[in-house]
Amino acid sequence: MYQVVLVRHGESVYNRQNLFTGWTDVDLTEQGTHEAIEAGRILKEAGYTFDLAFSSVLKRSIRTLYHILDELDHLWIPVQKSWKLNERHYGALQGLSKVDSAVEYGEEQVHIWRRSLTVRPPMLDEQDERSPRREERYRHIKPEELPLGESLEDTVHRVGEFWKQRIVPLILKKDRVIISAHGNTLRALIKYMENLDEAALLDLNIPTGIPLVYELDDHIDPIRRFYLGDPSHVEAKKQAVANQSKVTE
Ligand code: DG2
Repeated sequence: MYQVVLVRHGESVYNRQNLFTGWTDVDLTEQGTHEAIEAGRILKEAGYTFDLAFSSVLKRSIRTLYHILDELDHLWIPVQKSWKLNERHYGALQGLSKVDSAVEYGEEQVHIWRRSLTVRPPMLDEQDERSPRREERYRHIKPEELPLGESLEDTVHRVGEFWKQRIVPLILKKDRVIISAHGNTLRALIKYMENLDEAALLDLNIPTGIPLVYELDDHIDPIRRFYLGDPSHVEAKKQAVANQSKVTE
């Protein structure tokens, strides 16, 4: 049997403020840092060790991984950072409040933007200062490859390809891998691995800072997935993510 551990970064500054984040490079809050340390502690207590780690190129994912590896005394293992693991690009919604958007456009529309498979957010203009095509860190990527807004399906393509080409061969070599990424990158990966339908995806919310373990068969197809940690705490954190765009909250 093979295994991989996935973790969404700890709470970010934008998560705390209920803002659409996407590729905005915001840091962890103090609570987010504690969540990341706690994730490392839980992994250590459960006896997990890793040979190799992946993160996006966004600091909330990088710092979360750092804290986890630090807790495990594994800061020495190789870490591969890739923009292919960046959060789903939330287009022109980035920086807007989820609650204010729900007041303006309706909760249903915001739920569709957040959770549908195929609907894209309003796209960013290429000249917009938030455009990744203007950012130094992506200068080696062909501009047309860099998104200005993505549906979850778009994210499934880029993450699924990265998973298949860059991560699966390592897992097959018996490397023990941990991936620190984002709410929608992980939803995209779960969709890819489990071939979930859209209905199942609507209710799939990933809590911050809780390790999700996948057991995989010889074809790297999932046998089962489970969160490490107290189930009622995990449920409460999933619910908090779901409620981020509720006007009544
Ligand atoms: C959140 C996810 O991404 O938001 O982009 O706003 O995981 O990087 O904090 P993350 C964002 P929702 O899709 O849950 O609204």
